[in-house]
Amino acid sequence: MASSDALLPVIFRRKPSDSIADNLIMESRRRQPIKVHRAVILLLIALYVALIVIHNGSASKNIGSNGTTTKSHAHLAGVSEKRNFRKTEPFAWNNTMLSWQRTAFHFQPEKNWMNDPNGPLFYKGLYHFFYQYNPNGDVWGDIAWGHAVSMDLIHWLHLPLVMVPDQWYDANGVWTGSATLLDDGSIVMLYTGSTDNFVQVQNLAYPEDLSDPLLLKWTKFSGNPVLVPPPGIGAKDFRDPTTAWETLGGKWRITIGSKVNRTGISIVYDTTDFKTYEKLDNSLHQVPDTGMWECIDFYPVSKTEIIGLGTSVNGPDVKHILKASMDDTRTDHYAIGTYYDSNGTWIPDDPNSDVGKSTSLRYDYGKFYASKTFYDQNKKRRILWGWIGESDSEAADVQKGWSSVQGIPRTVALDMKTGKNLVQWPVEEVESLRLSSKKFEMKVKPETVVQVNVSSTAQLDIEAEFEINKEDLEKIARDESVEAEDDFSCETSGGSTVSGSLGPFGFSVLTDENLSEQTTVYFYVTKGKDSKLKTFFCTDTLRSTMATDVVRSVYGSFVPVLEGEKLTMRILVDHSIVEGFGQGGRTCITSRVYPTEAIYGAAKLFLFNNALNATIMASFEVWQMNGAFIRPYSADDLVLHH
Ligand code: DQQ
Repeated sequence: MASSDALLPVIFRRKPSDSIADNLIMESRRRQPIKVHRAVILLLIALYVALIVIHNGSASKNIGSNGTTTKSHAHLAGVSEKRNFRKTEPFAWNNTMLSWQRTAFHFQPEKNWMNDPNGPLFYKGLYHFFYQYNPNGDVWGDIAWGHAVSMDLIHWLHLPLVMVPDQWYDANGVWTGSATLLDDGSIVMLYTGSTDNFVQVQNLAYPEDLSDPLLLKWTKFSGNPVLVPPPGIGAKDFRDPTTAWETLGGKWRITIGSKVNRTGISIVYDTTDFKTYEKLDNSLHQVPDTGMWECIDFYPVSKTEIIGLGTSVNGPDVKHILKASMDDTRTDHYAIGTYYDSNGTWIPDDPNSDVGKSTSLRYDYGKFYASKTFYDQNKKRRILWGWIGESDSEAADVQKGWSSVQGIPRTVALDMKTGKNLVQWPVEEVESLRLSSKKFEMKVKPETVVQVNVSSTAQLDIEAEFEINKEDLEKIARDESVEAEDDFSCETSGGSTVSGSLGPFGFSVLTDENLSEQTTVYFYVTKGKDSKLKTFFCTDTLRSTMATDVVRSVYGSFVPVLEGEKLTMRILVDHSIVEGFGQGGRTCITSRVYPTEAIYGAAKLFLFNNALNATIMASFEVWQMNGAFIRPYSADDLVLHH
């Protein structure tokens, strides 16, 4: 655990005007210190542009092997799925590398494709988790509902599929839906069906036997569909019903995602029996130029206590969160606002950061989509599930035989201190997987990287506090020659090898000894024109793998740091997933990474400080994490049956 000059990365001074393309070029110099030929620069720029197009998912098109453009199954069905289709030379993945990518404590089916979380609920002592699943393949298609149960949200037993596409009204897929627990103890599930004609309709299903804690058998209502696209709404733009909440008038209310031209909207219906519905005149909310809203979630949060609230709670101490998954960008945006029961509308506190705007808040600035919360009446908390897709190629998914994981379930609550954002934190049960731990106190000088001496690094939980040396901080604040960085953003920064006065500093996980593969999770503090400091929490996956057929990005955003607070982060590493929680979960970043060399015993952990002018004091604890038991349910598990 000694500072090692041999490990020092080459650091680039950040010029505020640097474009990403410039930074990528600089990055190429770092890796290959020989003279860079102009053609290589052009190639890198072209590659970068291609990556942006692919990453933004600007078109769900599949470039066929003959170079022609074909449409994916999902696109034909009017829904989007994995988008990093492209014609790149596939990397020669071998089984050793691919087996390492499977996670140890994140929820995954045994094989095949998985996407959105569906209908999570707590019932008779068990957490139920349903999910979009392809029983027949490793890519999106033939969507049915997978099902698993758990007593603690960490260890899971896989159960048989609960719903498959076997009716005309869901022949092209049993798509996303939500559960509602009724006051009499019964459960209703509303889900979207893609009909035999690809029309998106809403269907009702319910458990056959409420005395079965496993809820093994589900019945689809004989009168399905219960809702079809209303006039003015496209047949393929009407999906993902929410959990219902009760109105003051004693009805149940739901909202469903849609779009009208480029305006994302949430259509609202009232019902008393979940079979017949009355459409409200107003939408709950709508935002121009945000495109299709998928997987809307709508729930109350307490302004006064860090507890979860049942979905029907309202009152003066309550704010309401509206979340929508932006189909265009595959990102989950939320805003805090006020809900009006009388007409079923919601108004954001800050119209400038309305749902889906580029300035709006996101649950997670990395790979995290189609999320859904539920109220856990067992522990009085609200829990957030999010689908973590792959950033590798579809060919690699097929080769490894599975695709996607679910993020560690997070408790979600209003940030009492700022009142302006949510805080998300891994459910406390994940701590039961913590094995041995080591504590470290380190003073890290500028431009230094230090290996952290822990035995293995593929399954970690890290909690860390950082302090920038006060004198350095004051000096930078006073120093007029330090350029203002008002334009800083993680995404366009060039990543963690591009240095400023006060950052970046943090951890490099899944890193080989030569730092040729590394995923960094870090803070970057900027000084603005007004001399005020602003902190960003970022993850850089640009160097996470030598493989060429993987989407690599710099993710992240501003993170609020209040007077007197130290900078804190938590990182969960579980093979191909890295989840970062900045400042107690005010800003979160999930990434999927696919190292080729930094795997098994060759994966190391480093602490780095690439700041040019600031010494960092880091105090942190690193836990080795056990694997969770995630396996098929068997008769031996009948003990659950009581
Ligand atoms: N996934 C489902 C849709 C939803 C989309 C289909 C979001 O219901 O809109 O698998 O990922």
